[in-house]
Amino acid sequence: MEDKLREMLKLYFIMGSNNCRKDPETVLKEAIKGGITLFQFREKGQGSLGGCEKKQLAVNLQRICKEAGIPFIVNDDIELALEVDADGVHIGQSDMSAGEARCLVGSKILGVSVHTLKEAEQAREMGADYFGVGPVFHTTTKEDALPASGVSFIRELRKNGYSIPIVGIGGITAENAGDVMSSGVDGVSVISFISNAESPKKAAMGLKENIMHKQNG
Ligand code: TZP
Ligand code: MG
Repeated sequence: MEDKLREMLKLYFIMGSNNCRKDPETVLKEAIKGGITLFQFREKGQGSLGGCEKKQLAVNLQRICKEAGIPFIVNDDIELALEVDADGVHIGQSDMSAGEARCLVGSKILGVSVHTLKEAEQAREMGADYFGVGPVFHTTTKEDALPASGVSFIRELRKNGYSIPIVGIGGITAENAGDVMSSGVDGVSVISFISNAESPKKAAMGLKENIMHKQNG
């Protein structure tokens, strides 16, 4: 399971309707063609959808993922994740605790954002399957993002014996993805570099090339 998860995390595309310059379904289809390995539905922030519209978009995007064999993760909204029977959920430190989330989602994939060793320890103990770490670089996509930490916290986690799957997030592009990979992550998470690209397919391909290059060399 863990090896499979590490593979899934290689190129983890995250998106909501307000991150896209084109129709979200088109963006996701293009990103899949470009080689993403996992998708997270993150309908959040200014201009995001709620209620029925949010659920309908989740269902539509999930169908696209299913057809392509890409696992579908829901950000924050565990109720929605259970309702649509998503493959997993991702929570941050201001959402419910990892323990509560694990209890609700059973064996689904559980990702947790961590920023300190203490948060990492708690998340691991409470059954997180992977960590999201960032922002690695400056980002304007997340309204309440903490200051960029570079790859230092990723290195610190590995130095402290954390072998759990980790993805880096925040300001990641095709150009810097290789450096993030070299810091010890299993993969990178990206919103705007793909969602806001003129060609999401080409953007994903560019990222994938650099990720695989680092991994093999
Ligand atoms: N968490 C930390 S940074 C971030 C999230 C959700 C936003 C990443 O977006 P982008 O556009 O890839 O910088
Ligand atoms: Mg959250």
